[in-house]
Amino acid sequence: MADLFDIEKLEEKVILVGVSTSDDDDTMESLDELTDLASTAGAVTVGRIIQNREQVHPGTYIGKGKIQELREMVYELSATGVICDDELSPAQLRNLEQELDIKVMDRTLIILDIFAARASTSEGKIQVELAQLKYRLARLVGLRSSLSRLGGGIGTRGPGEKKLEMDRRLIKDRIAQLGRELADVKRHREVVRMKRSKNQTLVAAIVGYTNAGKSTLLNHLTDAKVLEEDKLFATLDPTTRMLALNGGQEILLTDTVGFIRKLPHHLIEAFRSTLEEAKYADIILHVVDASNTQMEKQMFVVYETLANLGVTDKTVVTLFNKQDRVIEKETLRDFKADKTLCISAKTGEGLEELKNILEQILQEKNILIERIYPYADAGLIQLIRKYGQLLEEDYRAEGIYVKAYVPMEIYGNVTG
Ligand SMILES: Nc1nc2c(ncn2[C@@H]2O[C@H](COP(=O)(O)OP(=O)(O)OP(=O)(O)O)[C@@H](O)[C@H]2O)c(=O)[nH]1
Ligand SMILES: [Mg+2]
Repeated sequence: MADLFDIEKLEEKVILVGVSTSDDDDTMESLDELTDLASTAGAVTVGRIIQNREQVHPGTYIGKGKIQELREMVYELSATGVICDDELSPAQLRNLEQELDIKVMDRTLIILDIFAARASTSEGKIQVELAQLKYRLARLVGLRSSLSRLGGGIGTRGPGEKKLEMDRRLIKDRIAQLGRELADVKRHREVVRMKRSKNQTLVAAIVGYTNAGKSTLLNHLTDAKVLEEDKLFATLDPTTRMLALNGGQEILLTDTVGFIRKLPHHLIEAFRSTLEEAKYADIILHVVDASNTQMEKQMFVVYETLANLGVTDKTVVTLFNKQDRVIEKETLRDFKADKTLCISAKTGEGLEELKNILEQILQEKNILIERIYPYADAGLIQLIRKYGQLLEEDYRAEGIYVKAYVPMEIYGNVTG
């Protein structure tokens, strides 16, 4: 985006705005999270305001009285912007900016900002830029008066008015171009996936709420050196590593982008191919931050997002992580999981057990064979050794006796 717009650095002081539609919803927690998101994006939260309404105001997000209250708060706290906790419609954004005469942002924009700062591979960058442009394009329609601020994220001023007129067409062209580039990347990814499945190696996708400890787990298990940080969305690009299990079998582990409540749909759309890593996995390792008071809600969001992505019917192992930080140990349950385990990705607690569980799952997915191969077929035993688990091997007069677990996919090959 930097080449399309003039960007000026500002020190941002923001007020967070939320709408609570019922007494028992999670507006407070959602605003806590928005504070973290804002700080990750580089803004300081100086205040928050919650309106209780039956529903979000269709024209201005919050009602007239609250707008007045917010206006005073902006003045008193010398705020430079407000962030609404839901994605605003173009009209809501425009109206609220006019009413407040200050930069108005929403949760989606902040998440997009963070993603933009984090993306490192070309695929990640393309995906983020695509999501940003679509978000902005939708908000350019028919706008004039507040154009000077529109679409600016944390620490930036929006593009100038003259530029925007030109940009509308440029943005459309750019979206089309990025779409084509992304299609190329996707094709490449498909090829890699095909190669992988030809190799018969099973894949486990590490999924979970952002900051749950997914990258830390991958690093501890495989020495992958993925960036782990106490920040939201540290990982945007999937990393895959081989993990050798105790019985000699191997499994591929893929670290994935974290989930969050109200994940912007532009991002889900743009990041679909990345998020779909989980769809092509054989096993889901669901990492949960058991030290977080929002654990239950976060697990719910993860399952909801997985369902939206069409990831169902997988073997799920839920890992209640950060046990080293859990003081009151309670019984942790996840009825959606096939297995659960308490671990600490940091100290390594439970990780040997995890490897055993993975081995067990692989065995369940494999078929037990027991037979004698002629010496001329020794090559087949190599195949078994590589992709299955050789339990017994005995060189006898009539041939080689073999007892082994083999994956379904090569069962045909090695039994002829
Ligand atoms: N105390 C403790 N901290 C942990 C543990 N596992 C991870 N962390 C910390 O939690 C923070 C987030 O860890 P990451 O591995 O980056 O989390 P992630 O799930 O990959 O997060 P995103 O990539 O942002 O979605 C880091 O500061 C880690 O050091 C654990 O078992 N115990
Ligand atoms: Mg990560």
